[in-house]
Amino acid sequence: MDERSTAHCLSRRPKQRLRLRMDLSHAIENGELTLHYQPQFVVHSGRVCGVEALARWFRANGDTIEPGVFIPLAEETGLIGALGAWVLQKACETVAGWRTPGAPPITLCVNVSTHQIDERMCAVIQRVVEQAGFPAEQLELEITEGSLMRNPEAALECLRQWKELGVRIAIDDFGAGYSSLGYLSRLPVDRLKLDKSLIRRLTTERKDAVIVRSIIVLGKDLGVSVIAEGVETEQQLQMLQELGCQQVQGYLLARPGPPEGVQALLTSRWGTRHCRVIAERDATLGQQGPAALDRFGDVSPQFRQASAS
Ligand code: G
Ligand code: MN
Repeated sequence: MDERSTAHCLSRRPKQRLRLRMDLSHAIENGELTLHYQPQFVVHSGRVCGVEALARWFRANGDTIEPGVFIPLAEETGLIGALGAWVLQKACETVAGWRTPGAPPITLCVNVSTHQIDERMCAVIQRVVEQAGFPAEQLELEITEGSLMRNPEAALECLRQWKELGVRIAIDDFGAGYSSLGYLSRLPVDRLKLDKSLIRRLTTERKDAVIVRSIIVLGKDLGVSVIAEGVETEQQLQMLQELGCQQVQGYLLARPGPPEGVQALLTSRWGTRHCRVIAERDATLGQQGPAALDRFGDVSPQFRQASAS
């Protein structure tokens, strides 16, 4: 890239951001923000046990902006409070409206920004669950490890208040940050979400497999459930089952999509073909945690090759 085009890019980027910032403030009222839902599955049965609501910004000009871009913008501009409340409200209303006779209740997971971890959020949660008629115990608020560690004492106090409303708390992207395990024992946490980066290396890096196994054991011993995120291959799913991980989420099983598709999935007995295949294998596999790591022994290079192909 020559100097001129570099300069051109640099000068355009802030302008584009400014434009996006301005447009974002109207995105909600213009109906450009939408929620997609990604199902979560019980490994041994293939049943859908929950959905994660994921915000998408479909602009009138046809562009789609990912949350990785517009959530930070909303945080910078102070719009995150309004945006976060809208997401929570929309998700609770939508999922409360799903009619799935006979299907067991599912958990609705909503991502919460670090900027929403304050005392005002309590009133928002309370109002939303009341207005939407959504059972608080089926609502799970996801907070990343990193956002908790910004101000651990304040976060702890907020989370305790939220828990009093009856909602569940999950730590998102667990294993990717720098959170202290000692702190974990004090947090009122219901679920750990194993970070995608650990899952990506699960079948190729022994150390990552060891960490994943340890987190699964940690969750079991603490009485906190563990879900693996970003499951993209059959090998990862199988290994997770062998390590005793009970819940999974990822492109292998289902991509995030509009609410109609997910609702249809809830009424079908089996979530997906993949889960059915796994479920029909020996259901006692979950007991064999240590054996799953044996494959990394002397045959590690071959295994790496095999799982890469
Ligand atoms: O930060 P959080 O863990 O909430 O991230 C959710 C994001 O991950 C969403 O944008 C979703 O689309 C994406 N996602 C969901 N499943 C997968 C997957 O299997 N692989 C990858 N790479 N991304 C995924
Ligand atoms: Mn999440």
